[in-house]
Parts: sequence; C-alpha cells; structure tokens
Amino acid sequence: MTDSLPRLLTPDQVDAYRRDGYLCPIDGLTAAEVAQLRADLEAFEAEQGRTLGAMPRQVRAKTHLLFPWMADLVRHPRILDAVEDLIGPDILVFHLTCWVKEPGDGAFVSWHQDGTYFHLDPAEHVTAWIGLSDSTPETGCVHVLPGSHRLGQIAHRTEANAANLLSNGQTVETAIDEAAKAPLIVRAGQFSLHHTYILHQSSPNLGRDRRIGIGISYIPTRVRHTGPRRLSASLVRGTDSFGHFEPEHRPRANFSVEARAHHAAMCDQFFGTHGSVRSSIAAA
Ligand SMILES: O=C(O)CCC(=O)C(=O)O
Repeated sequence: MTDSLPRLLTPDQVDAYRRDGYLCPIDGLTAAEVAQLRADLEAFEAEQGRTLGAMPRQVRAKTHLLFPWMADLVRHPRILDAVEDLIGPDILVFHLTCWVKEPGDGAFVSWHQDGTYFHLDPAEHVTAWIGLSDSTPETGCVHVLPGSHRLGQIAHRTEANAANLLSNGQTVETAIDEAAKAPLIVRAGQFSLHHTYILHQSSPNLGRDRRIGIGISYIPTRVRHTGPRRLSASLVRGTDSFGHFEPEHRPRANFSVEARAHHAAMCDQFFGTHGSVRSSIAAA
C-alpha cells in the first residue's frame, strides 16, 4: 500500500481487504469490453475446434503471452488501479490462469491457498479474478473463508482428480467450516481480489451458461521467488528496480509462432519449478 491517494478503492475497502482477505465485487470492464474479450476467446476456440478446457492445460496458463487481447486485460487501468491500492505502484504479473467451467462438466476447484506453490516472499501476491461471464453460486463461483489469510501458509496434500482444475489437485489439510464460506459473486466484467493465503474453492457449474474467469496473479516488484529457478513475469505498471524476474514479452499477434515459443519457454520454467503437469501446446 502506498502513502499516495487511493486510485480506485476507498480506505474502507482497503481495510476490508486487510481484515477479510478479499474484496468483491468491483466494477471493471464495460459491457462492450467484456463482450469483445469473450468473443476473442470464443473465436480462438472455434478456430481450434475445441473449448479452452479441452485444450492442453498450458494454454490456460500465462495466456497473456499468447494473445494481445489478454495482454491488454492484464494491463486494464481499472484492475491495475485497484491492485495498486493494495500493493503499490510497481506491479508485475507473476502468473495467469483461465478458469473455464462448462455447464454440467463437473469441473471444480478444491479448498486451497494460492501461495502454496508460488514460493513468493514477502507474501504480497494478490489475485484479481475477472468474470467474462456471470459467476454465481449456480454457475460455480469462487467461495472464500473470510479472514483465513491471517492463518498464513498451511499444509496441503495432493489429490489426483481429473475434474479438479488445479493441476496438482492441492487440497488443504485443515477441516473447513463450510457454513462460514462466502461466495464471490461477480457479473460479467466485474472482478474480485483475493489474498495469496485466503482459503478458497469452487463447485461445478450447474447453470446454463459457461463460467469463464481469468485469474491474474499480481505482485509488487520487490517480491522475490524463493524457489530454485529464476522465473519470469510481466511488468505492467511502474518500474522494476529489483530485477528479481526475467522480463516476459508482450505478444504481437494472436497465437503466433513467436508468441507460442516464448509462452512455452516461460511455462516450462514456471511448471518445472512448481512440479505441475507439463504439456506441449503444439497440438492446440
Ligand atoms: O475459478 C475458480 O473456480 C477457482 C479460482 C482460483 O482458485 C483462483 O483464482 O485462485
């Protein structure tokens, strides 16, 4: 948090984030912007003849390195203004995941903390989750356990389950009081913010529309990765006087050969470190 004037969030919202570990909903994209993004994503799916969820997992990760429209989303001024109010003006995108659930496909996300495999110090990572469609309890929205970020990092186990959208199937060991969970309801174009240690999960989509969310992991440039390899990140606001991460390149054209090669290299570094599924996107 900076000492300068807030850019988008009120002081009460910043206090609520510190206390509860999340904020939701925040108005982000205009109706026209969100319709265009969804159209861009669905045009790519139509070209490939399959949904994003049916493509190799790696296409759903760091997708801002594959498409200019996704590179623009991670730099959207309203999202960055809210993030800046929480972590300051020098901002990197450390990671990005597209979370897609088709109606009735059974996809879910187990209870976890994002920080579990990120190895970031200090733990100032915040996720902005942007809805490209309505995300409600019916369509399988994210639920959080308010205040649980104050527990710090807690132990997880890995549980293989093909329907779990988490590649490691990481699941927190601690018993969860389901009655205390809060839904992060976002309408298309809105977003939520959650802390790297907040416990959260989501259930299958029982609605009629697809549930499409883009989770963007932002960190201040002062944060280090403490794992064994040097990872990459994209500077999206301010300056990076630390150089803790290898700079990523913005894609110039949709899914170009050049963008795919860079994306594959950056994903290999990321997933190699995190021990997740490696998959080539050559077939995508
Ligand atoms: O979109 C979901 O269902 C899960 C999202 C999530 O786990 C995250 O953004 O960290």
